[in-house]
Amino acid sequence: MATIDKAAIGFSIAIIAVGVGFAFYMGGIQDAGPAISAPIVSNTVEPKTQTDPFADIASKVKESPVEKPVMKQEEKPVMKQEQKQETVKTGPKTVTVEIPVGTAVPGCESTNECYIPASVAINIGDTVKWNNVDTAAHTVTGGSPADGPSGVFDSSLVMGGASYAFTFDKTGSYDYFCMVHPWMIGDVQVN
Ligand SMILES: [Cu+2]
Repeated sequence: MATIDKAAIGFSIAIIAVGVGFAFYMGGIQDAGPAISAPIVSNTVEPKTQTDPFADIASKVKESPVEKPVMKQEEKPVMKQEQKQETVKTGPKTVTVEIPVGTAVPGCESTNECYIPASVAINIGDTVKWNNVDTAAHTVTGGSPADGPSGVFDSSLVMGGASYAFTFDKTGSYDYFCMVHPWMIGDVQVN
């Protein structure tokens, strides 16, 4: 029975193929009607087993490789580890300023060396220590010769060989001078 069915199907396909081919060849689609209807023989075959002559082509079309979009793999950052930033912890520091020899007489102001260094930059919490290496007494007084003492800090008289220190707790620019020798000026920048 199976053999007969196959033969019948083959026959049907052949007739349909020829019919369709002829119809197309003639250029008349309408002519295809009777050609296709020719294999009525196939009606004797169980409809289940009837094979669509174009199924083969259809399956081939289906099987035709469809280009799949290449999944682009996201590049993962290799350096995922955060670089540990080592912060050198610096506590409050003390900056030293020298009150040099000979500042009791004018002259040091010409080179801005009545306090050495005349200008220092520090951070909040830092301390400035003035060392009087001179033999004369001097002062470290916040303010300026023109405006007078600011009242922020004042060493009063620092004798020769002595020192004075002040810790700055607020940002700002602090001018200072020597009340004994008004040509002596300096400043502290606190960041
Ligand atoms: Cu002085």
